[in-house]
Amino acid sequence: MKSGNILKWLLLGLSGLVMIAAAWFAFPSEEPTVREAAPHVEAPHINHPPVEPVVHREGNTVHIEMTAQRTDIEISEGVTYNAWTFNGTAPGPVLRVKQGDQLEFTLNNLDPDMPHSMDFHAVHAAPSQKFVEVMPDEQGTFTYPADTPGVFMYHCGASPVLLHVANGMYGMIIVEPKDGYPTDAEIDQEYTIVQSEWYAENDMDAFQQGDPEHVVFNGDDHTLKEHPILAKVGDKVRLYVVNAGPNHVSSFHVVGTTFDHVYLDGNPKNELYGMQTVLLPAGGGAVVEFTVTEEGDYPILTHQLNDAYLGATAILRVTRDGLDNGAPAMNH
Ligand SMILES: [Cu+2]
Repeated sequence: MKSGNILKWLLLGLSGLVMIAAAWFAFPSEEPTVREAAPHVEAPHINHPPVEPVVHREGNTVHIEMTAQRTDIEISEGVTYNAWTFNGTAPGPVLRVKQGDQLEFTLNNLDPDMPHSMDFHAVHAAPSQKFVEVMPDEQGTFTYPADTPGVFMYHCGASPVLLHVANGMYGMIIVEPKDGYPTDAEIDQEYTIVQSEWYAENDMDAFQQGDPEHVVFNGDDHTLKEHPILAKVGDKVRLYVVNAGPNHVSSFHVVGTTFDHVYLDGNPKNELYGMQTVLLPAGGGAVVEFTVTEEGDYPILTHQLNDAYLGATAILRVTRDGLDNGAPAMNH
């Protein structure tokens, strides 16, 4: 036999062995075991306690440091929602700056699972540069001017934004007009109200259906009924209002008065008079001012009455001395 033939037979033999070995590994002789399902790993329940935002001013630069965090909050009597929040409340803290300020904003993302971001409706900035996602356990700092006076929504803009807003990541920022409002001197009391919807917890289908379980003022459906906001007879009351949605409009109304002045989106130039109801789009706001002439309870609500029924009602209590008389609040 020639040496070339020997080599050929050797190679054939070797390749045969390789095929047998491959078959052995592909079809092991032992009985095949049924693959066990991967154990179901529950995402750890995260409940970071609320923390105050850090806000300090240097000239016309305002440094604002906030957190993105998950916190249990009560949205209705006995109903707890593991919310995605700014600083552990929903709505997040009310921020207040002045027209012309430069914001230097830092977001500390305490959420170990999820990127979050900050979209201030009050500023001019390229979203792809300044409203970008901050990764879990990381921090991001962004600067932008707040040149437009008014009352604005802020919210997480991480994708999908519906998920982040419906889970609780929104709040109000007031940009005080450089020269104030023409009516500043008349105001006796002022309060802030953020309307929003709560759906089945963390349920994207429910968020998309837009059929909420609760519609609330300042995060829950009962606090502003059990602890009414207060004024005294003859007071002029100013409300800063934002509708955070995410899906419904608000037909903002106060029973028993008319709005002397309305500044749409809180801009002193957007002045309306004698309004009964102010339409607030999702992601919009207004400053409304009105006078209370008699003692009693004045319901504040969205005149989308199905939403008022689901919780979006507050009570303004008007007394002689402006103090709470402790009476049970009017039902509405
Ligand atoms: Cu977020």
